[in-house]
Amino acid sequence: MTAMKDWDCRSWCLARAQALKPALKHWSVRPRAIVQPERCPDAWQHCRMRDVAPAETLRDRAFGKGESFIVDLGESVVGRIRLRLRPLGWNDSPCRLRITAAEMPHEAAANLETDFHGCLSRAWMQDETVNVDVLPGDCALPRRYSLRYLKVEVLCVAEKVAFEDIEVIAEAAERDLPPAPQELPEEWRLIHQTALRTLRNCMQDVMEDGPKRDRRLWLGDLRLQARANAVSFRRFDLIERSLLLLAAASDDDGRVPGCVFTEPHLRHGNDTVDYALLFAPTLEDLVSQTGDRDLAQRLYPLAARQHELFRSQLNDDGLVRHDAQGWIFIDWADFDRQTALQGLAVYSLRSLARLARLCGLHEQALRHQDEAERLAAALRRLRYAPERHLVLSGPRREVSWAGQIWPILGGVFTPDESRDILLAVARQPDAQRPVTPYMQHHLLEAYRHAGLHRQAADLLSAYWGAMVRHGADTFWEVFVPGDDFLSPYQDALLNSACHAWSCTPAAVMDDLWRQLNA
Ligand code: RAM
Repeated sequence: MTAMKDWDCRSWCLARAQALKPALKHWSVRPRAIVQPERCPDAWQHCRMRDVAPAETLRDRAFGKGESFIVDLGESVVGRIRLRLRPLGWNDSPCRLRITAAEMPHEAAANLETDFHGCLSRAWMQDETVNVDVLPGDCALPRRYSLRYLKVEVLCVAEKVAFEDIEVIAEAAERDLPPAPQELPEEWRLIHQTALRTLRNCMQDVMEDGPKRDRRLWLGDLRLQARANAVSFRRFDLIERSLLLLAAASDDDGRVPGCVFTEPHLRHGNDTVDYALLFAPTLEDLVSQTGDRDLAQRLYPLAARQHELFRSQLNDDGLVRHDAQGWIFIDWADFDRQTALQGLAVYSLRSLARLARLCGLHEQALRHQDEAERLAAALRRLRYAPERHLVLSGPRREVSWAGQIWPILGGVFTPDESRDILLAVARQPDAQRPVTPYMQHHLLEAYRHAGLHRQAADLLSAYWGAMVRHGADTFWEVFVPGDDFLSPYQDALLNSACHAWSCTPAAVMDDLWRQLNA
């Protein structure tokens, strides 16, 4: 029999995660208005919704073959759809409908049969063809959708049909959004609530990344969700359950997956080098919020194991190798990842050292601390150009924003140096900029670390604020102002418009506002 490894607490994690399964809350949401998409160049994705009539007028309208309508729920929710149909005139056949749940106006307006050209499955699109056999009758779709808009097309019907009632039974672990802090200005309050609605809609059986896509638990997203949760819903049970599921799905080497599938049973998903290193900081955040030392002690060895596995990615100088193996996510863009990953590894080691100290493991804490300093020193010595105030990544000495941001967050530079670096990279037009709210969050944190509070506030308004101005009531997976159809999946229809990793303004705004006004 092989000895049990010290990091292996998978069955304990799974049992505890199962015990923490949340009871979901349900509530009814009815449409606000009948709307019509309008194609216009100044709207985001060239499409906006215009009100046509109040939703109550729908039940008096007759729809025949080929006719359709779209309703706006007034709020983005996650839930199940029910329709009540009434026949008008002679009725001797089933009624066939195409129903499309959409997060964005552009999605509701699209013809999914002809317009879709994404590289992920077309089945992510939330459209169904259903037959209602008996009229009058109800049609309750069995699946869960993430939606703001609902499009109904009558494909076939004997004569005409009316829609008596439309209801979405919304579901999530929480229902009501905690209010925005009173002192925040109006624009920031809107951003705050949009962030919390994003988080709320992702709070399902586990912390999902996006309730439309991938409907999955990802470690990188979880870490940011946990931060916004700590200052709002405070559902630490759901954070703990999610972290435990990731731990329980580690492979036989102790590698924590980047994501897990939880149905029909727990499975290890993609391996993501950077996310695995974020296991320690996510655990540290949780334990510092709940004071649960027992959890820290149980999971510390697994957090440390991620660094044992990571060491093979370093060269003799202690620098991430150019040919580092595996999927290093960092952001959805093409740039050299060496220094971003190096900075992230230092960030993680510092967190691991604090965790070890918390667990009373002082010798280990010192070792992690030493390793952090060694990696930080290697980065400074071999990749920092002090005269240019820039960190240069990879064999071609590339400059990217992520390559500056992660070393700053790793504490490789003093706040003054960090300030110079962030101002210098802004003068580099060719440096790859952040593409996702995930990376923008890290930029926001880097500004704060460098004491650039004004820049952080401007970013909040220019980035998350811009999504609100474009009509968002949940924040998006991908957003680059001016690049409306950008998608990592070759079609913006596949982008998720309610995405966990974009909910972090709620975690920082209160503090940031105080710092600005100090
Ligand atoms: C996509 C999703 C997810 C993210 C991974 C890396 O599949 O956007 O949220 O964490 O990429």
